[in-house]
Amino acid sequence: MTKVVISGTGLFKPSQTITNAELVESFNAYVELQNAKFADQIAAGEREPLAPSSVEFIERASGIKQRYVMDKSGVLDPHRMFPRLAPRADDELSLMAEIAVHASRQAMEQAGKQGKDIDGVICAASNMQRGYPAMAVEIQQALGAGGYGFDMNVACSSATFGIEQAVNAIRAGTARCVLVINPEITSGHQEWRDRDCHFIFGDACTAVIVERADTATSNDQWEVLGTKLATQFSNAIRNNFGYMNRCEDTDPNARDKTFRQEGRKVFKEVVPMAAAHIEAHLKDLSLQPVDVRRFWLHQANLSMNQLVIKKLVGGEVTPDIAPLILDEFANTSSAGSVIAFHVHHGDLNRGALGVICSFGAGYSIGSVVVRKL
Ligand code: CO8
Repeated sequence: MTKVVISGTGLFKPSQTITNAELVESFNAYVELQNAKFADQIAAGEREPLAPSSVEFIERASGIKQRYVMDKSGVLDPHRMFPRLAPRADDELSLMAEIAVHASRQAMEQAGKQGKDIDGVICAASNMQRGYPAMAVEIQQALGAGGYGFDMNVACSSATFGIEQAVNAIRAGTARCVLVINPEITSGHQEWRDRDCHFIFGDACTAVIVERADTATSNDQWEVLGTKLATQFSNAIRNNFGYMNRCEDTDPNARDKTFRQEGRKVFKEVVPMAAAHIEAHLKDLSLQPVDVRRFWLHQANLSMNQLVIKKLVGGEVTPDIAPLILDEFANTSSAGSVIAFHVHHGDLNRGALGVICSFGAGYSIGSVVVRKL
């Protein structure tokens, strides 16, 4: 079987950040405005007042301390509560493609690749900026890449699912070097007005070069020993935004047209699924969880990741075994586990075994087992 490696990764992070204190201040200003607006209905018992948020709750429940965003002022404006992004003409590079190009160039440089060396571009993310043409085709052109490009969406698991498509294409001989990119402008579809989830997401983009080992020249190569994907339908994380909205005559700004979830349910259901999935994948490869030097997990919740690791290897869960980037980035959907890998793999020695694993809406779980060459 053709040996496949990850030979470069890249990361784009926006220049603007929002701390929990800034987020809570603006959210609470929004709450006051809403409660004043509906004061009569609240007094008459016809409507529940909105409750304020708190920094303490956010840090305790999630481990998140700040997030990067493409536009801070729109999100923090209590009269708006979502980013303000300038529209671009059809002949300008779109915003999602722009951040994808940033992350991709970094990954390509690390892998020693130029556009002409790439013959497949997969744009794998939770949301696409437009219906068509595919984002990946625009990115392919901007990078001068050859071959083909396509978009795919498996929410938080888009990156690992994309990596498996890249590995399969290379093994099947239909591509030699594939770029998998995860541009996640989550701030555009996050519900910043909902106390239960207003703190969860941040923006970022990651890129991964996947190629045949015999063409790789990078001094930082990770052999892909195997990939394993699984899905199981659930409504616990859902967003009904879509191209049918107009035809249904539904309100495009209704609550169900942005991110919503039953966080507790997700926590309870996904932790055992993720741990069992990783264990089964390692077993398929005649490996055990204790053989793994590092787990780069999906970054949604600190306790969630700690529980997954505890189920797998027991004992104390240190950042050395399962590094966290959630405190700085929040949940960046599919980019999260790749950011963890990108930032926290340089210290590992030849032969080290690692698992990149994502989990999220769908439900969907994807794992990639890698070994440092
Ligand atoms: N401030 C203060 N108090 C609050 C707040 C707040 N902001 N929010 C809730 N509370 C209160 C609640 O009212 C509740 O009070 P009471 O006990 O009196 O009822 C109490 O705090 C506890 O609330 P919860 O039970 O909701 O709190 P949890 O401890 O469960 O924590 C979390 C909530 C952090 C959401 C947690 O459940 C969690 O992280 N769950 C896992 C979530 C997860 O992994 N989701 C994956 C989604 S990501 C994904 O798949 C990608 C989707 C596509 C991307 C979309 C981008 C926009």
